[in-house]
Amino acid sequence: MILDKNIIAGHNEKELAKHQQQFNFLSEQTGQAAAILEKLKAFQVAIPSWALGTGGTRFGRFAGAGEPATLEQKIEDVGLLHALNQSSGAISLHIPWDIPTNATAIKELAAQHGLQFDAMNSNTFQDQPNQAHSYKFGSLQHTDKAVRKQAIEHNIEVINHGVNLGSKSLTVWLSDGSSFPGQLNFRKAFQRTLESLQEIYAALPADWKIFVEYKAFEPNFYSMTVGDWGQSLLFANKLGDKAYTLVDLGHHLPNANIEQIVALLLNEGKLGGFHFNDSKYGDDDLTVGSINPYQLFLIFNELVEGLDAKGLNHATDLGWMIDASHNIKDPLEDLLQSVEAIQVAYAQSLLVDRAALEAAQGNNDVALAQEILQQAYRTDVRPLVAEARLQLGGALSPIKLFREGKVRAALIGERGEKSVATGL
Ligand SMILES: [Mn+2]
Repeated sequence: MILDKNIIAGHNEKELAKHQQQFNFLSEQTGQAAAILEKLKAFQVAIPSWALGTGGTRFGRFAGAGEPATLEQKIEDVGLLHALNQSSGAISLHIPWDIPTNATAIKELAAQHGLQFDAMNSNTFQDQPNQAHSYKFGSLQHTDKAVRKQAIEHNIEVINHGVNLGSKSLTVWLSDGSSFPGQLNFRKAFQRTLESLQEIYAALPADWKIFVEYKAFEPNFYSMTVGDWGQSLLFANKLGDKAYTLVDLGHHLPNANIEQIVALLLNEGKLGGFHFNDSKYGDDDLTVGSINPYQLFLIFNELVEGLDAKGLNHATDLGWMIDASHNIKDPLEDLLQSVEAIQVAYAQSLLVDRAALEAAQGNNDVALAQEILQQAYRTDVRPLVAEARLQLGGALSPIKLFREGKVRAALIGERGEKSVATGL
């Protein structure tokens, strides 16, 4: 399904007067709307293919209706999001869930929807049918060389699929680790993982990046071989210039100061990208900004400050991606909310008075520093985000249009009630 431009135009016409009033007020209030708008318009967030179906928990999965059952339908869904918000112009694929059997045709289809291919994701945390060796005791860290070889070859196959699609990066997340004391020699597991990653790194094209994603716990509960940003950074530094750390917001122990982690990785030139989501306990994969939008703002505050200090491009020098997949919302509505939450936090961080903050920090004026941050955070920047969408041809109120336009009903009509997405 392709959303007719006239439907979006009709929706915007109805919403325009109210929007204009709110936008004019905000423009006057902030005095820097034009510059922020240009940055918002350039900023795209990649959508993971596995977020398009209803997720589950280890207790069960309550499938939605009209979910995308094929790679073509997943691209179509991201195309719908992008038509609505003009900020979801890339899709991130997961192999083997999304193997493109005809890369040329898939690339063409994506181009029709204005989409590019973001990072490719490998999977050595599950056994696939007909696979020779099991990943029950790990993949790149495994004690058996044959298992490691299988996992390395899989990652190289993922790179090759990505090359055919025009992707430029590989994200490696490992479930490797141990669940009981004594199970694993930490030093040797690290060394085996490094050697495996080095073989994958050697297969990377010159203009590619590899992202080493870390996670504090789960599925292993005693140790994770890439368990935190320190371990990821060790791997990235030993691998070389094309290797970076990837921060997934849900992959930390409770109360971790993620904004500080981000600031330091960025300063080291080793922050590769993000997996956005939100959580209350751990890897909850909830809608971005749904639990702790202030933390999201503080992270963006460090990102903007650090990117500017390094002279980096906000839109293109880091990988921006959502990694969420939960079980009770319509996935497309959830993703529209997530992208908007990211844009809101980004716009708020652009509003921070950097010179005043630096002066307050220099004077150790703690109260004023907090006032400056919260002045930006408490500004309702939603009219700015909506204006960016409007200028790009998107919808002023994407979820409202998604509902009024009965998009899910149309997808169910095309795909059926029982269509289930491949993936987790
Ligand atoms: Mn992730």
